[in-house]
Amino acid sequence: MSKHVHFISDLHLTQDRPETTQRFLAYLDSLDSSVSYLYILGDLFDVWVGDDDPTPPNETIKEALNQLTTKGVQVYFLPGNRDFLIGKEFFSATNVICLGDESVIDLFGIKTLLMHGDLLCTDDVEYQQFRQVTHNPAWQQNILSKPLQERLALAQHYRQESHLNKKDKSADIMDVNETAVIGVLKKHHVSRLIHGHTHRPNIHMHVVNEQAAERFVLAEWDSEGSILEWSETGYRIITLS
Ligand SMILES: [Mn+2]
Repeated sequence: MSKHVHFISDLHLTQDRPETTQRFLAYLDSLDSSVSYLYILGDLFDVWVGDDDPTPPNETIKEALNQLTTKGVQVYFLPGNRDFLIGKEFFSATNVICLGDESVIDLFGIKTLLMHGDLLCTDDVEYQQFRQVTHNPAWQQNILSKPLQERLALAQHYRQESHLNKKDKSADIMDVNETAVIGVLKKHHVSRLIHGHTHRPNIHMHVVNEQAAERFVLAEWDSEGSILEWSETGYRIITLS
C-alpha cells in the first residue's frame, strides 16, 4: 500500500462551532495505516491559553490525537497565531511532535517548507510587532503564570481587538507578501511551500532563482473540512462535508 501524507490547518476548533469538532473527530477516526503522517499547520484551536484549560473541546481533541498516534499515525503540529501557547503537557499527552515555525521536510523526494503563514504577512506591521511581543519567552511565562480565568478573559480581549483591527485593514495587508515568500523559499533552498493562515486556498506558482516553485495555501475548516493529501503519484484535495 502506498503511503499518504495529510496536511491540514486553520480548523479553529472552539466550543462555539461543535460541527467542526465533530467533523475533525470523524476524520481522525477514519484515518488508518494508509496515512503515515498528519501535519497540522497551525490554528487547530481558535484559542489556547494554556495546557491546563479544560474548556471543551480541548480534552476530547487531546484524547482523539492520542488514540491516533497510538494507532501508528505520526502527527506533527506547527503552531499558529491562535494556538502558539500549546505546550509540553499537550505534546506529552498526545505524542504529537511539535515543529518549528519554518520546517523543511522531504515530501516524496521534494524538499518542502512548512509554515503556518502568519510570518509571511509582513505588510501587517502591527501584527508582526504583536507577534514579536507574544513570542518572547518572558511574555509567555508571565501570561501562563496568571490564573486560568484571567487568561481566558485576556484571550477574549485579544480576539475582540483582532476582530476590530481586521475590519480596518485592506485585503492586501492581510495576505502574504510576495517578497517574503520568495525570501523563505530562497533561504531554505526549496521549491515547494505549504502553509495556511490566510484562509485563501490556492496553488500559486513563483519563480525563484529562475526555477519554478509552488506554494500550496490550505483552506480553513468552516462549513467543510479540507485536506491536502500527498502520495507518490502527487496530490489531491479532499473535502469533508
Ligand atoms: Mn492563523
